[in-house]
Amino acid sequence: MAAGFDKLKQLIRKTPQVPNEEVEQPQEKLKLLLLGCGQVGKSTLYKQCCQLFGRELDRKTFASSIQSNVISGMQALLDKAKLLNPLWDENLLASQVIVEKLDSVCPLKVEEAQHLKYLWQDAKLQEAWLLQDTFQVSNNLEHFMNEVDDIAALDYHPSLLDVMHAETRTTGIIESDVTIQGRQVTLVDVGGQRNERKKWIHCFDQISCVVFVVNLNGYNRVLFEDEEQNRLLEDLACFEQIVNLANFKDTPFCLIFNFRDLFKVKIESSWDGQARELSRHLPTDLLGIVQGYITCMSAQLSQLFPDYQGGADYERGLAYIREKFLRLDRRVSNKPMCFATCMLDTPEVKDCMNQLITTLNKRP
Ligand SMILES: Nc1nc2c(ncn2[C@@H]2O[C@H](COP(=O)(O)OP(=O)(O)OP(=O)(O)O)[C@@H](O)[C@H]2O)c(=O)[nH]1
Ligand SMILES: [Mg+2]
Repeated sequence: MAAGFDKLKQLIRKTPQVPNEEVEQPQEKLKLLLLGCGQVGKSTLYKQCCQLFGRELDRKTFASSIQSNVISGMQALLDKAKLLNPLWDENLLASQVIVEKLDSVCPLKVEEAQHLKYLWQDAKLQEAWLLQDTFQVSNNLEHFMNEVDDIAALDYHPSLLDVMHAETRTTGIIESDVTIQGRQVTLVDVGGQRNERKKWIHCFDQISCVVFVVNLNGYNRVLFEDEEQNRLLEDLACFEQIVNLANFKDTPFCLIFNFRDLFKVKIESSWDGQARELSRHLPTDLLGIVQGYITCMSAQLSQLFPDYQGGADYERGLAYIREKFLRLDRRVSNKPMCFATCMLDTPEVKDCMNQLITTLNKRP
């Protein structure tokens, strides 16, 4: 018995040691924290990732928030249109009364959608829509009004694009597990409005990467919760605070410059880009000229940053803003990865997240 035991001990000692690097280490789960101010696109990124890398979204559950977005969007637009132009004909007035009484938490009826459509097609509301940057209305309204008949139908089944356009303000902290590039990833989404940011500290532990989302389109818009504050300036101030926190001294950052679609259209139609075109129409339609003037002037990036000299150029505008953010990061190493995205664009988000995880996978 004892001899047999000795033999066994010898055998164990002789078993060749597998070199460390050949042993497959189970890869640690990554935890990505999505941060940024309100309405920058964090939850849209979260939804895209769940759809792409996790469990398919149950699209039907978004129908009520889409209907609510349509109603509240149209009510905000109506208020603006009335301020601009108090003269209304009888038909318009009748639709206005009906739409103003709609409750955004109730399902939208087919006949109510007809009144919404009638108003939306009117020149006065379209004039107000041109000035969308000057009041609180969501960009998704145009997309939803183009399919309002479907949205009001009883059998409405939102498309993936509708789901990505849907807006619900996040409160609290939401988590989901997905698999990207074979790596398990926990995504953490938070609310971005000022009163929500107090809760962020509860998710600062064990973060593999902070994904900080910026709304490029906010450079000429004010915050929902504070109409005295410019959105992009708020993004900059918030980023400066977060990136320099001791908690994130060694944490990789990813800066996502989102809304590149609207930013491109806006900067290219800014005063720098449109001055000549506008002056050609000067004597004919005065109201259009004045509104066009306001829109184009406010779309100039140099109105916010007087030292900006890139004019109506998308790439130069983006580079200028990116540089402004990067300069706020006072850490010596770990410079943020940067992406410009349209979060509604599913393949683009897929590519961006794959690149991010590939980079994080290479880290020791
Ligand atoms: N056109 C356009 N719309 C976008 C883009 N990203 C997000 N949106 C829309 O912007 C709105 C706000 O997006 P959310 O993802 O809800 O913003 P959030 O950062 O989660 O906002 P909070 O929850 O309030 O912090 C939604 O209607 C989105 O569809 C984009 O790149 N382009
Ligand atoms: Mg959100």
